[in-house]
Amino acid sequence: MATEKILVTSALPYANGHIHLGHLSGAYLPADIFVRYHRLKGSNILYVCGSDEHGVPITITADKEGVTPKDIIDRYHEANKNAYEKFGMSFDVYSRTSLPVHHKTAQTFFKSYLEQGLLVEKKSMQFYDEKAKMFLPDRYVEGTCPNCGFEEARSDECENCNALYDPKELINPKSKITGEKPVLKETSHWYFPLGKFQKRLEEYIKTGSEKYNWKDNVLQYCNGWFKDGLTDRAYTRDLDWGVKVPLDNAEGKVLYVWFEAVLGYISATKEYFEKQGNADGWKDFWQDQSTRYIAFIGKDNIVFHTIIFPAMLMAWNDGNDDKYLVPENVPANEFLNFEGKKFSKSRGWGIDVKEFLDLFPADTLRYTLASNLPENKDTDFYWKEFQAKTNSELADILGNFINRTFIFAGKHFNGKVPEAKDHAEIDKEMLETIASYPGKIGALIERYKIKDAVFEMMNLARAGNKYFNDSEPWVSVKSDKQKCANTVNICLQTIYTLAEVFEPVLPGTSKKVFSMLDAAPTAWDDCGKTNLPTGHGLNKPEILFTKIEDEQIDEQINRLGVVEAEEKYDEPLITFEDFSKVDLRTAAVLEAEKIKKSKKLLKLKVKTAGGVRQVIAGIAESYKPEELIGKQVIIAANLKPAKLMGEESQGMLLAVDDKDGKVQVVEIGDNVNHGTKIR
Ligand code: B3M
Ligand code: ZN
Repeated sequence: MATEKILVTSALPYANGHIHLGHLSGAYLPADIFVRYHRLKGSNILYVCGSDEHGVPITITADKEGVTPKDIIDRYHEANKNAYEKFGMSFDVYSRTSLPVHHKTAQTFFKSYLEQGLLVEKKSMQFYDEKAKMFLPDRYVEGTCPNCGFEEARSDECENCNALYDPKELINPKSKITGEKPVLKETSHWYFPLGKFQKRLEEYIKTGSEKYNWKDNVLQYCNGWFKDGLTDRAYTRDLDWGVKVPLDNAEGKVLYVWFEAVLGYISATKEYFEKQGNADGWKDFWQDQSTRYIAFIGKDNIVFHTIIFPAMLMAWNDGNDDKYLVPENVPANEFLNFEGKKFSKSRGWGIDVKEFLDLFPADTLRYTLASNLPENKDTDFYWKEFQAKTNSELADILGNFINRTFIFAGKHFNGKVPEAKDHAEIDKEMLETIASYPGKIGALIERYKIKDAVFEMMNLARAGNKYFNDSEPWVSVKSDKQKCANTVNICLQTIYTLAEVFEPVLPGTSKKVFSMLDAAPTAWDDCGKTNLPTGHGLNKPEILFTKIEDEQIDEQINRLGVVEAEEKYDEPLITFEDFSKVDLRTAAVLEAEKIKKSKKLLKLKVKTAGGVRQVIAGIAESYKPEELIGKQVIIAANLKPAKLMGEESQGMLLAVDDKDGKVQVVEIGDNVNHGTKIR
């Protein structure tokens, strides 16, 4: 069979927060397993992902924190990239939609549609904040729902009763930016005529589902959309942050995030090949009709990948000579919940990937998630189940089988693969069993039945344990050494096969087992055959999985739902102006001495840029005078002079109480000049 060329994408997560286990189960782990399997199969496969860095959620987070959107995306792009890496995701590229290559790609698509006369320009009334001088995206407006009276309703949609209404009807609208009442102001936007593509999309999904077995959940969503009828969709937004609309008369307008984010897959591929020094290489994957393209996503992204993205590609293909592929399949998963409830950062429910991997190895998490993927319905992550999967399956079945075989081979066969001959019936059966697994597992992965595939992987380890037990090598080692050699040989062949078939799910563990076997993976289709030659030397075994104690799990369960209260200040608050009245400056301590008759006070001479002054500080119980000399401290420099024990103090020294109740002066490093203002 010719090598298959496959392009795989996973949804681009918003660089707006840390990824959690739910993300992994939806669009990432299944894709990674699929990709790793295909690499072993020898397919020419490219796996593309990256951060989605535009959209209102990002600007809202930035506003909340008082930083720029760029600060937010830089922070979370890095954090998520690292978390994925630690989890063992094997992206070929993890790109970002803020890169110039992406902006250019997205603008080129928009321009092509405009040139084809496809986009419709329409006027509409949109909330406008006169104080902030900007149009307000839906999520920036809050008011009372005209239907149910819910007070935190969005401008055109109520989260409480799901009513959709005209923004005009929202009661008491308020801008989330200034708190002012926004006005309705006319704006104009370009719309993409989705309806024009409905027939072709229906055809596309029908053939796809027949030919490639699309998942039922995905088809149901699509049919729902088709039944309602596809309508025009606004392609642009009044916003600063995003891909600018590439026209002269479009100041303050960007492309709607979804109309560019999906193109991020293409931009990411371009970035990858550019770095390889093969700038046109991306076309091999996106524009060669023999490539298979699979888009892995979670269920909330279905319409964008089965309807909007294909429609955009069809629209491009209509007006251009170079033709893009549409996804062959979009195997969307349902959601993973956490201990029976939705993940919620604010309610302290769930765990970030990074936090998790600081506590437990990646492969244990990969295994638990993979055995319980929400392929057909929502599933849950339970801590107890994680413990059970790790202890009773990974450690007791897989780890134990490998370990006991290695120990036995080490002890009785010098750590070498013994020669097998004159197989008994039980041996022949086991050899057939081993040979049957790679094909069986591969077929399941190819049909996106990853959960079932993982079950079969562990079944091979179960079969190995059973074979070991039934063969009783600890008996035959004394009575029939050849029989014993046959058993050990076949167990080692089983381990070799296990190392390979488990690689897509347990890459870290597989690597260790291959190194214990001192062997490399074969092509997937060859594994399951007796591949380890007689006399092949083995390396020392290592423990593959450590069991998880009850206390470790209880600790995590007890942490659930515990939310650190948001810090609240009591009135009255001061303004920034009030704060800037205090002139805080760095100062070097030149002299220090005790004040007679005072237990607490020290007399200091400190130097700011302006000169030397005397400051009296209540720190004598915590510092000897000589300890202070040479330190750089902070003083309130414009405090009215005051007399303490008859001595004038021209300023105040900043200090805090430490944990033991002693006073500590606040110190500044010497890389700062004396007299520098603190701001
Ligand atoms: N960023 C939504 C999400 O993170 C969105 C996916 C984009 S895929 C092109 O769930
Ligand atoms: Zn309502």
